[in-house]
Amino acid sequence: MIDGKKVLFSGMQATGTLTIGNYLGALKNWVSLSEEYECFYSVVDLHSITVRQDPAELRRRARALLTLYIAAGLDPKKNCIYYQSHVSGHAELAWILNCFTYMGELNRMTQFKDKSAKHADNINAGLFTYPVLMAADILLYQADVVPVGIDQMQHLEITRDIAQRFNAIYGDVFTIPEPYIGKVGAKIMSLQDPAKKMSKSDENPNASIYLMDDPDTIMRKFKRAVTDSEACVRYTDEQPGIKNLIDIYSACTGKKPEEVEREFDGKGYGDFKTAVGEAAVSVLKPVQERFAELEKDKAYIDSVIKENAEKAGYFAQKTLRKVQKKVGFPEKIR
Ligand code: ATP
Ligand code: LTN
Repeated sequence: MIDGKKVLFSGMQATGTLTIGNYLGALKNWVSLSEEYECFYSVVDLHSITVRQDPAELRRRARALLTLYIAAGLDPKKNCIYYQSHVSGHAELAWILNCFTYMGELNRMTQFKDKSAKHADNINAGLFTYPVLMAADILLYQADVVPVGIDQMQHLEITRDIAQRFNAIYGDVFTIPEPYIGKVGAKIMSLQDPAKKMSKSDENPNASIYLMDDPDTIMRKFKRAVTDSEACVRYTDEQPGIKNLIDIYSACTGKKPEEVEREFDGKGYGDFKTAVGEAAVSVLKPVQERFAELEKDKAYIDSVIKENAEKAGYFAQKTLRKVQKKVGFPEKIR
């Protein structure tokens, strides 16, 4: 608890341009939860280097991501929006938690398996212990709730296991976090292969709607989206392409899948895809406009970066000191 409010932590990697999947699955929920909780939203750049990055490009993307958090509606006066690399406590706690995590647990992580298959030439130890750093992010702020998409559930479970293991030895040190998965949009699929998650690192640009795509591009990508030959708009696993488009439409408009089925009863895929495209454009346009304005205000973004890193650092230190004491590190002499 901070000032009587429960704590929320979440983060995203600046590994590419955000997709509508990241927005509907995570960022949109962050905004809706931001009044209720004391929130920490991090640009997790330490995680990003588990995959080789171009330094200038990483810096540019990280700043764009931080700006996008604000453009999406998070008020940096009320929400702590900061770079993970500006708070050394993340790496320090991750080291300690590494010593409370088993190789066997990490071996089971599906994201590790997927990413090592994708980057077979660089299966580094950071990629393997990635979930421990994520656990450190969350536990450092004693977070009660962590809003993420479904793909991160396994990492949330290991975070809880590590926290419970630590608490069983040292007493009540960490709050055990709960995942928060949104009802709609928790897993948006690729527009080109609805069996695959929409991902910002997909090589095929037609597979994803990027947050910064212009209206024409958005409309064109939805028109090209892979569907089926059933020719009816139904929310069923047998029609994964259409189901995914219904999910996107529902998340953008707030309508339930049954309502969407009714709305497009007897209509063709062409009409439906146009409606999905228009709904996405109207959700993304205000975010894009705000982003363009914010990007110009360098001094403002710099002040957010500075002030929030200090705030995050303060809370991080509190937990870190407690943990260091518990494991037996000597007190600093001041
Ligand atoms: P990468 O391709 O680099 O692995 P990603 O697109 O999978 O990236 P992350 O940075 O791993 O995105 O995720 C940021 C947040 O967005 C997480 O909370 C994640 O659960 C959520 N998310 C990612 N992809 C989707 C998706 N397709 N549908 C819903 N939520 C998603
Ligand atoms: N692993 C997450 C990003 C992430 C995160 C976190 C999410 C890093 N640390 C802490 C929630 C809480 C991802 O790839 N989406």
